[in-house]
Amino acid sequence: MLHIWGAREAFICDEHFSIVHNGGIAFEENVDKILAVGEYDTLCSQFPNAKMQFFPQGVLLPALINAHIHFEFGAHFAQFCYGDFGTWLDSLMDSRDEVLHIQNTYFESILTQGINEQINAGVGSVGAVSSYGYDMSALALSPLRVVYFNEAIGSNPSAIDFLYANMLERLNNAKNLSSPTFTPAIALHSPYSLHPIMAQKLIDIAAKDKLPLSTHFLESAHEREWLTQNSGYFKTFFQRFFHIENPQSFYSPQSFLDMLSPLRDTPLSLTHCLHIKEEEAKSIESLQASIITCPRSNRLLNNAFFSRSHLHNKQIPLALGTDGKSSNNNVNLLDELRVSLYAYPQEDILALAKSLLLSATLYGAKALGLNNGTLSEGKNVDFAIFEFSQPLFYPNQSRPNQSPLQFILHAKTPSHLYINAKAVL
Ligand code: MCF
Ligand code: FE
Repeated sequence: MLHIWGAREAFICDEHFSIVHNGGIAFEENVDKILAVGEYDTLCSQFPNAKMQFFPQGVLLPALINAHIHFEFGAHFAQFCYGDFGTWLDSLMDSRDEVLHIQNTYFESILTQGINEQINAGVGSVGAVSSYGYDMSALALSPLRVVYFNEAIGSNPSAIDFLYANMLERLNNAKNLSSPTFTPAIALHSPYSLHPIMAQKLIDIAAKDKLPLSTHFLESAHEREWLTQNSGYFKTFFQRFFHIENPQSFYSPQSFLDMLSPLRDTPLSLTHCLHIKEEEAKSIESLQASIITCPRSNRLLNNAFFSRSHLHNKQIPLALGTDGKSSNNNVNLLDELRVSLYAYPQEDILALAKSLLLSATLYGAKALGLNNGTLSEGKNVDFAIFEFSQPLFYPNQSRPNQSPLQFILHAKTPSHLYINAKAVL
């Protein structure tokens, strides 16, 4: 059965943020490939036998992409301390068990809540960072399109063999679950927490198997101080928690980025990057990597928002994520968009709104290596319809079309969501 779905405004989410007034898309039910995109009326005459639906006060856009989320930390409420990364990490080390090791059925319900929070915000795809693999089967069975980043962590040489074996086991389990909506991938936790021997082996696997790879990078001032001067919070962190007398950083910011160079042709993303400088931005650009920003997490843990000037006028794609509930009050990407809008008061608000919506669609797809995030022929059938009580824009008035801005302000939950050519809402 052919379908045509249309709305008063279709946000195509291409590089130019094209909007088709009375636009639509055509696709075959359960065939995960958009057949055509254009004006709704034209599509209807092109495919006269299709089932047609039009939303006169709606917006049609690609299903949103939450490029960085930790579902496993979904039970966190208020145990961790905010305001400084070191204080947060200390509190996480202290209270991690009470957040993670909860009764099985409660943990399952936490995962379901996290998944539903995505769907109810119009999110179709996620970059899910998993520290333990506890969320693997729930995500594989969910309607979401998931890039599943098995996270590697561990700096103590004597524990590396065990941690690496555990990582490979999780990665293999994820590979066995591979499907059009579940892509196995690798996360290197961060330069301060991962031994280079393990990092190098995993980079080789990602390059060979063409797996997406993601890493937290230069999130805090403490991390920059540690990587550049071997001092500060992380020095005492390794002394306190690992009893290393004179700990040394494994990398400089540059040597960590250099290690990623075999990944130029695979989807590569660096999350946070609050403390990168111009030279790191240049290297990230030449790696053809994406940056993922998680604004509310950054405010809570590091008192800062990402500097958009590092994007070199969009030469580096910027994707958007909520991070986990370990550093956020919820994992709603629409709320993340709203906060982002207020985080950059020096930018033109309409241009910013368009750019943020591209971060939540087109650039999220780039960061995760997905074939969606934009409405165009051949892309996956992942789209959302949001309906509003009034139109967001009247084209006959001589005002600029601010519907992208109005959308961010007012969008609550989609009335329809398709993922993988299947109705989810
Ligand atoms: O992105 C935030 C802050 N930066 C680092 N890690 C995490 C974040 N949210 C959750 N985490 C997890 C991480 O995956 O916390 C643990 C890891 O399991 C930190 S252990 C140093
Ligand atoms: Fe994170």
